[in-house]
Amino acid sequence: MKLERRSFLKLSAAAVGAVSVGGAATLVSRAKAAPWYTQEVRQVFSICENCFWRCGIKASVVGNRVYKVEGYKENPKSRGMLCPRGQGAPAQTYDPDRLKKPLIRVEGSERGAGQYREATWEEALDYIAKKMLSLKEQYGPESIAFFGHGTGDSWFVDFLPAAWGSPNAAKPSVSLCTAPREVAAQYTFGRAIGGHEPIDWPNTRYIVLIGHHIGEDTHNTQLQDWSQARKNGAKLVVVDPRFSTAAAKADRWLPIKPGTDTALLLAWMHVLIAENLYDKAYVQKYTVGFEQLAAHVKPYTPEWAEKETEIPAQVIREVAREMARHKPKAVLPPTRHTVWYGNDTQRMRALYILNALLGNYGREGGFYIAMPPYLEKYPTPPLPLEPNAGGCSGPAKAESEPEGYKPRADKGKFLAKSTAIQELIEPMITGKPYPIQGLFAYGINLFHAIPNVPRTKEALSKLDLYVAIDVLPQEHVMWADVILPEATYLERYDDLVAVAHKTPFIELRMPAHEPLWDTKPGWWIAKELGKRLGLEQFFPWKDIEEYLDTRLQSVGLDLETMKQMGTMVQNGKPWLTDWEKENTLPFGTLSGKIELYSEALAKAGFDPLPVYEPPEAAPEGFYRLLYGRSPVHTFARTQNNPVLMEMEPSNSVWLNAEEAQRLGFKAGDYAYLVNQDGVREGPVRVKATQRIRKDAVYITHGFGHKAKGMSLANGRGASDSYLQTRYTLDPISGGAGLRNNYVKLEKAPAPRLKSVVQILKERRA
Ligand SMILES: Nc1nc2c(c(=O)[nH]1)N[C@H]1C(S)=C(S)[C@@H](COP(=O)(O)OP(=O)(O)OC[C@H]3O[C@@H](n4cnc5c(=O)[nH]c(N)nc54)[C@H](O)[C@@H]3O)O[C@H]1N2
Ligand SMILES: Nc1nc2c(c(=O)[nH]1)N[C@H]1C(S)=C(S)[C@@H](COP(=O)(O)OP(=O)(O)OC[C@H]3O[C@@H](n4cnc5c(=O)[nH]c(N)nc54)[C@H](O)[C@@H]3O)O[C@H]1N2
Ligand code: SF4
Ligand SMILES: [Mo]
Repeated sequence: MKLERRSFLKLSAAAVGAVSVGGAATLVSRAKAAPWYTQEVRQVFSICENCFWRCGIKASVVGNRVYKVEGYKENPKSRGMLCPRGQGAPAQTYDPDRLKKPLIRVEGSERGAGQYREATWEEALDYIAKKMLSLKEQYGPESIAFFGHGTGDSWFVDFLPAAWGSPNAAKPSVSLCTAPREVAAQYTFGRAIGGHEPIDWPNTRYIVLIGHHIGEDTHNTQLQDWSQARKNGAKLVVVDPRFSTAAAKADRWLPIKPGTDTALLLAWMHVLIAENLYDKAYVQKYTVGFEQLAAHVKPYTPEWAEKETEIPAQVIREVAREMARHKPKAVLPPTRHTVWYGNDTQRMRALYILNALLGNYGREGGFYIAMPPYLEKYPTPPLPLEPNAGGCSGPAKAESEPEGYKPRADKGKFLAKSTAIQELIEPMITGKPYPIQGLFAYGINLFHAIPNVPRTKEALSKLDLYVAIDVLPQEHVMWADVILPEATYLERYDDLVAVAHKTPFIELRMPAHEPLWDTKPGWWIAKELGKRLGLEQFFPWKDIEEYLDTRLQSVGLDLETMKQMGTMVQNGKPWLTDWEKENTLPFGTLSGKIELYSEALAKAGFDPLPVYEPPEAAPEGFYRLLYGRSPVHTFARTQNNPVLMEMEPSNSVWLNAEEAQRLGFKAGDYAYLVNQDGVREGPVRVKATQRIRKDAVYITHGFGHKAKGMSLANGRGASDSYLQTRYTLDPISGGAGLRNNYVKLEKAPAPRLKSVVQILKERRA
């Protein structure tokens, strides 16, 4: 049957209007009847939200449906290509399991029991505002915490808490991700690494990846650049206890004993200095503390490091010499997820100091220095507090908190400017240093991103108000008092995204079509809530289009023009090639130079030079639990996405083949993972392989959902997060080291679950 365009639109409108599970399926079958590309196709610029690389996309839209997303070459993050997660991302918008209406927990029902009634937006927002104002009255504005992640966190974690007056705003992308690398960068170079790792891939000749599993970590243009560097002939060394995808492409794989990387880095420094192989001129001119460093690393010979790392001394020496031969075009890029063992800021300091000895910071083939684009804020009255959740953490501020406001409750002693999210859970339970009685969770997965889930559940059960703003009925969402369903990234505007990059740029997200069901964009929710909280003066804009238009005028643009461009690339120096000639040092440290020895760290009571601490040993019979990324999934957010789940419906546990044989596991067998505290996850399939050391097992993050409303994700695989009942706090950055958890394997029956393909078939029928 061939369908005319008019009747197709009518049908899809009807399907969308009905709040039925069949809505999306109906759309799919109509699409089959009339190929979308025979209709009038609109092209809309937007930004992918499946991870925070934030690739610029072009969506092909017919009526209320996006049929295709592509990268476009003018956007420096996508350069015309997307990763599989970005290609599959639109399926989220048409997921029949989506949150569709505001929900209020049935009075008298327990948190976590999942009993809800539908509400209007008016009622839901009034309910929240009333409760917030009464908590403010009783305990002060700081008694409400704001957690969030994603592009829309600008409204809920940066802006709203600062206007409301709570310093307890936090993102998981800091103390559960980048905090150690950012604090270490600040205390070494006086500059952040930032959201886009500034590696000069096209010119580098020698790459050493410490952990960093590029290829499984599929950050689009980073992966493109890294592959191109290999094609250009750059040598590659991968240090990883696991034969990762990157290791499979490498010239050398160094299967390091987990947690001993600092020993390896110190030994490499030892060789560079002992054999006079470091960049002397660079070190003399641009660094301070070389004498102290030389004395510090003297005892750390490759023979010493061999005992710690289990990498042969000879190999350690050879790699140091190879690095030196390629300097300054030899580079050790920082990983992004740096919260490993608790002494992570010092590991990252060691990595940066080694880079400095190679003379590569601010040089071709090493680190370039990224410039942020110019863009003004929308003018508002001054906010009572400065936003402190931070996408990337800078150094702690010297000034004290503004008068009348309490300091943040994360013990306040870490050197990261941004709040350590996991340290705000305890105050919800103990009321110390002061009570936190309310919580907003915007686009953050409380049970899959923050370690020690039992503690988080206890904290949630104690709160007076818990609001979740999300798109899916994730497990933690179904604990909230009020659930606000956000429109997905394809259905909304967000604030402009401004990216520091080789070529600084600004990109626009605009809606491809109206929000489906009774969902609303984050900016609208924040503004409406602000109105009810007496914060109107901080939301002086009429609507989001006026807001964006005003900001764009500061760079000589307007919204209509930007809608036709998607991305505005600004002039900027690719890296400060001129800084040496002009004699303008780019380092933001107190000394104005790269600080090999850190006076500032010493003053704060920490080791001024990186000190190696051997990792804690696993209990008898347990393996160290390592984890990483699946190339086709993002965290725990994509396991209900039909396109991505068809590709990878579950994780498996990597176990050394000899260990598998010893334990009697055959190919295809299943196991439960049981951690040191008796928490059991799985069953998961055992992947017996030579590609991992004998002392560790490995799973990809994001599986093991326990959310009944997520029909594809629920019950598949094992959750690393549930197995991480403990973490080791990095006292310098506030990062939560996650790799001091251990599991043993128990035989398990194969799970009795319908296959993803079967569920999708039934859905379509
Ligand atoms: N165990 C363990 N913990 C980790 C990590 C790990 O590897 N293992 N990784 C750490 C790292 S590096 C990071 S950066 C963090 C990531 O932490 P999170 O970003 O919290 O991780 P996700 O699991 O993706 O959770 C995202 C949540 O946002 C919702 N969501 C998706 N799209 C939207 C949207 O458009 N609007 C709204 N309102 N909600 C949306 C999803 O349904 C989900 O509930 O986790 C950290 N925690
Ligand atoms: N497809 C996909 N890509 C992503 C994401 C995603 O969810 N999906 N998330 C993005 C985000 S926010 C982040 S933070 C990054 C994270 O990605 P990366 O920054 O690359 O994270 P790492 O933790 O360094 O990488 C994990 C690797 O470390 C190895 N490893 C474990 N223990 C040790 C050890 O003691 N020493 C050494 N040398 N190696 C060890 C593991 O075997 C694994 O190969 O990925 C980003 N890219
Ligand atoms: S790297 Fe992939 S998932 Fe991340 S923004 Fe780009 S296309 Fe989307
Ligand atoms: Mo991350």
